Amino acid sequence: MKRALITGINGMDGSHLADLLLEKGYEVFGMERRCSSPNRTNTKHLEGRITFLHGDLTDQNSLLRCIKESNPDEVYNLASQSFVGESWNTPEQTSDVTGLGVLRMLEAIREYGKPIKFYQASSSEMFGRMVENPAKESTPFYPRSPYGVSKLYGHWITKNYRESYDMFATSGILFNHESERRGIEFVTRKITDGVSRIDLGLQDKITLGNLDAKRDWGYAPDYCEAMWLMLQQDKPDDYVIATGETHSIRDFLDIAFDVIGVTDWEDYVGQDVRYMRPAEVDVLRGDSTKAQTELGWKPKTSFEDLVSKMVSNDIERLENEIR
Ligand code: NAP
Ligand code: F7E
Repeated sequence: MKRALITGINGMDGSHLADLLLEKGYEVFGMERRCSSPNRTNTKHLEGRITFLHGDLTDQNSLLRCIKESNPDEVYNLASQSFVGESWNTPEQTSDVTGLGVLRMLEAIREYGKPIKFYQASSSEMFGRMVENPAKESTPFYPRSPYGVSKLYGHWITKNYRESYDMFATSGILFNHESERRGIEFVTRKITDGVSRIDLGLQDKITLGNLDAKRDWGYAPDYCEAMWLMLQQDKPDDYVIATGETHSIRDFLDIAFDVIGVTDWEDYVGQDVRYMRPAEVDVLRGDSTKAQTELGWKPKTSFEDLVSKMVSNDIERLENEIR
């Protein structure tokens, strides 16, 4: 039985990846950091099925201990300060966790000595200004936030450890992906939660920032399959994972409101500079030809299905809460 250690287990991707690896017969260890009250909304269903370990990407010894306790064949480094907007408020902490945290995990693996396959959660935010559209593996990077710059460090240090120490270390350059388990502050979930509250009469308006930004949005469980496939190859390499389509926040609003039968949503949506960014990534679109050809991966869930799934799930959740 293969053993896997997932950092960021309570996050969106961590929980979906654990579901996938359990299905595949893995023994799963999930690293979480201590917090004053339990934060297992996404992982309640995994209690008793996986082993939770305490560790923090800013604490080198805790990482080595997690590696020793899990003795993994594969490590998926999904933990990070992942909210782009927050990275301007806490740039140093973001760089420490999202950037240097990768180095610490690679060092822990190296110190442990066993050949462990390593997956790093790189991001389309590294393309930022998009020198080439759609972006592929060879496209030059141009990050536009402390988060994007930190991810770029994580990306290059992973490549450097692969080349320096012959480690099986890969980076998945994943474009935006969402699901019912997405954190509430990200724009997609903020919209689907807001639309659901409006439908149930719990809220009047959703207040957003830039409605013209465009993203290449996929479905998180499809993207977790790509992470796993990358570690099943004979040789480590980096892959862009994307749908190849791009949609604006307005397009997202169109579909989300359509689910509750509203065609003209302008009266329900406000804007506030609070949600605008000091430097915006205007558009993202990825070319996943390499992953499709070499990994046999392709996205399964359409943009329309993703949005409807998220709205329906939020309506059901809120109905249960108010019942
Ligand atoms: P997420 O839901 O925000 O999960 C991130 C996890 O990291 C959380 O469980 C968080 O724990 C944990 N974490 C934060 N700081 C930590 C620290 N110092 N030590 C240990 N754990 C820490 O993110 P996600 O959307 O699942 O994304 C997974 C990874 O992929 C992230 O690295 C993200 O940057 C990257 N990524 C995401 C996307 C996307 O569109 N979702 C695209 C490209 C790359 P708490 O719950 O305690 O805060
Ligand atoms: O913003 C605009 C905002 O915060 C998307 C992370 O998973 O994907 C994610 O980063 C867009 C931006 O995600 C609001 O300005 C408008 O243009 O949902 P987001 P993100 O910044 O794309 C990448 C690939 C990652 O790696 C990250 O970890 O939406 N926007 N109004 C808003 N965004 C938010 N959050 N809130 C608003 O009210």
